[in-house]
Amino acid sequence: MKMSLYYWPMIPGRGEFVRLVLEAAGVEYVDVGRIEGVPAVLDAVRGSLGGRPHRALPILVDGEEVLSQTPVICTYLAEAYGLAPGREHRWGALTLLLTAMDLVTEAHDVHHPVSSRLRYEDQQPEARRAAELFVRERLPSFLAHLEGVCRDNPQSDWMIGGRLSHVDLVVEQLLRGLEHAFPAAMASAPIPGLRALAAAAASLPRIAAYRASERCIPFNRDGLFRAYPELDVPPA
Ligand SMILES: N[C@@H](CCC(=O)N[C@@H](CS)C(=O)NCC(=O)O)C(=O)O
Repeated sequence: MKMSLYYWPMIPGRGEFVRLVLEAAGVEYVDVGRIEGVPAVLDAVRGSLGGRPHRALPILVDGEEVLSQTPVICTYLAEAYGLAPGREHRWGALTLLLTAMDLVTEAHDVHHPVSSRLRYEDQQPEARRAAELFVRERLPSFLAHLEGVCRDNPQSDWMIGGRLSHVDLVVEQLLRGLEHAFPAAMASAPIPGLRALAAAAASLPRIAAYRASERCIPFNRDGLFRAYPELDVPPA
């Protein structure tokens, strides 16, 4: 039976990190929201899948296994399909995934600094303030950390271990999202290692084919990474 991914059908969002691991592994899956629509994903998060409750999307169903939390799902898939770095890197890889997802959340919170319950339009002054701090302090700090991890990997030019892993796919999508939302801020970021890694991951035949397909949802104004020019504050 094919795996099922439950995620919002109109945005790449956090579901995209899962899709990229599925696509890179060459796994056939059902993107339930895109076939059955929003009610199906709402039912999933309200408990229609049974077992332990799950609070938020994405949710992945693989037979009896029902998983949520993006880093958990990505790790599960990577271990099942040979995309995980060696066992000795298990905790290092999870740490990097969680760090990347911290940056995802901070990037999202720039346009929703007060609450995700409010519209962007209802928190614009706060968003501008958040954008300055994000672009000038938080973003450079995260990028310097990730660049250092990549540069100091003694085994390869990937984030961890000697070959491509799910961590690289997550970092590539994260950089893509940041470049979409903060093009001016990202243009001069000193991250040659991350840029080379992202280019290599994006040119993997399965990833390139996926991105060229209708399965891939483009960034838009409703997702995690939104291109609001007024929030793309130039770096200091
Ligand atoms: N830490 C979770 C965050 C999940 C999350 O916030 N998902 C969003 C969609 S991207 C959601 O379903 N939000 C609804 C809510 O928090 O009530 C993860 O990494 O998967």
